[in-house]
Amino acid sequence: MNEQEKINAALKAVSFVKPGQVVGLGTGSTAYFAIQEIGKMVREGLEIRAIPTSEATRQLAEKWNIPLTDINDISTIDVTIDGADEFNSRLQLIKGGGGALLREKIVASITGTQVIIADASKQVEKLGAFRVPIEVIPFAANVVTRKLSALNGEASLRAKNDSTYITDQGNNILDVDFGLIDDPAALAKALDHITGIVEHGLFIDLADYVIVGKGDQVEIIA
Ligand code: ABF
Repeated sequence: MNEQEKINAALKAVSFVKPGQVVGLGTGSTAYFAIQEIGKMVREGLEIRAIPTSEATRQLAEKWNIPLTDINDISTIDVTIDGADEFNSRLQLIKGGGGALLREKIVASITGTQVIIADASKQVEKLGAFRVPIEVIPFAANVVTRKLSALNGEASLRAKNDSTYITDQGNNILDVDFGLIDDPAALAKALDHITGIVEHGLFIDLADYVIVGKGDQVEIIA
């Protein structure tokens, strides 16, 4: 994980943001640098409306005076800049390490141009070294855990400071080890059919670009 690579990717990504747009703001330490830069652009006169993908991001946007709007008041988002935990050559992603996957996927699903930013360590041949985060309602945590084992997924309930991690929606996260995933799209479809799963962190056909920092270079993968 290289902070300068994250910063370089973030600075490249904000060039996608144009005056008058509705902009999705991602979550995580890479998205942090993009939000900080957008705050600077707003101070210099850029007029946008933003939708945060988490309460943590909402607080950053408020700190940097980025005007926010309610996702229920708009129908589409022009551009979203967000991070990822892993990405492959087909721009399939694992997201949710930061616990924000549900709002991130909702925002991505109505975004015209989804720009993912990452340092070089996130680029993988095959997804799966990073466990797949899956948001479940607490009522279903054990039911879903048992169903995931039928898919050879070994689920652990995410904890934070010795207590169960709770998402912005009040749900739990299962971090699931499927091993290296040969067909992420097929696994995503199987997860979509498991009752009790609110959403999973496999993002398939949702990213338009991945901007990856590599040393002092930046690569745009489309
Ligand atoms: C967020 O960015 C999460 O989905 C993902 O887990 C995280 C990556 O975090 P970081 O940029 O801090 O590596 O979108």
